[in-house]
Amino acid sequence: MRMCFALAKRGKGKVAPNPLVGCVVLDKHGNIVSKGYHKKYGKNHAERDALLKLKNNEAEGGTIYVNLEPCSHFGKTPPCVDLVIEHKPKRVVIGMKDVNPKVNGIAKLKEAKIQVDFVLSDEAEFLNRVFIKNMTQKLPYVVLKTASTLDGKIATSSGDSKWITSAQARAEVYRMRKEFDCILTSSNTVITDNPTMEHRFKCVLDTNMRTNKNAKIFQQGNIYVATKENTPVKNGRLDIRAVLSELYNRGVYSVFVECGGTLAGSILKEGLADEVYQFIAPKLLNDNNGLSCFNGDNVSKISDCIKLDIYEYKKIGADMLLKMRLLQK
Ligand code: AOF
Ligand code: ZN
Repeated sequence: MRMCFALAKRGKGKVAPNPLVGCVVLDKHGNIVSKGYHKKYGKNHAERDALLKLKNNEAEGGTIYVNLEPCSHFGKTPPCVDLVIEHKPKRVVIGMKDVNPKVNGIAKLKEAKIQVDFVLSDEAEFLNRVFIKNMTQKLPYVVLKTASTLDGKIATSSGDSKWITSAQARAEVYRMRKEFDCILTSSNTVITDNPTMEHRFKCVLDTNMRTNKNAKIFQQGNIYVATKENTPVKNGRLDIRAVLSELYNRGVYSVFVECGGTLAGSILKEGLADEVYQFIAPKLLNDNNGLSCFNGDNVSKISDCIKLDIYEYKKIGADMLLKMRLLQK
């Protein structure tokens, strides 16, 4: 299964909105006879890629490993489960059930008297967390990025913020952006920092159209400006869920949010963030009047904290990067 995960990852950046899927075929003696993966959106699924490479039917009586339930619908390609059944394996080992309601491959395998087992389901779901969010909520996967001092500050009270993290950490942010379909920011960030945010697609939340059209962010790439004219307003602020839904309908499956504490706080408060990437500089501002990276609400109880799970951490230059998933409340 871990081999399936590694194969699946080769499709990163090329298969969205489809899932990352890898497949490994073993013959009846347990020898690996073929491997495959989903290479590109609209192209063969992993099982088809692997099974079509077999010369004779080496899979007969063997085992097929695939990190997602084989599909049973006619999409851009015919159902994988039919091809799997034709190959007469004894057993199919699956990472996770497909959350696509059109898919019911497991029932078909069982009807064909093929043994079905699950392994490493948590890891399989983690690998396809973007696909799961897209398919089940029809919203893009949202990662909030912030860079703060050790005491969680992103600027002094006078607004000075350059630079909190090292040049290496900032270079890492440039690399990260490429993994997302869209960068989202606020009019506040555009007005105070005038960032370029080079990317193929960007979105600026600008309720009252305060940004200057000459701002650097407007000079390059496609940009969607959400304002009170094109977006529903809730309590005087843009309805962020509505903006994300609009982005999803425009083919944006993942969003990287780079903004100040107000927007980051609202996104967290409304439960719209899936992950936080936090760069932490080994610096202490030691001033409670400094601006905080998350500025959501008045919270009186520690038990009301938003809880996260750190799944990756590394030192970049002088700084730390923590990658975390939001835990369900
Ligand atoms: C698999 N193996 O490698 C993939 C699966 O439009 P299509 O034909 O590409 O179908 C897309 C759906 O098929 C997708 O939403 C997901 O449910 C499944 N993708 N399934 O068994 C694969 N890529
Ligand atoms: Zn398929």
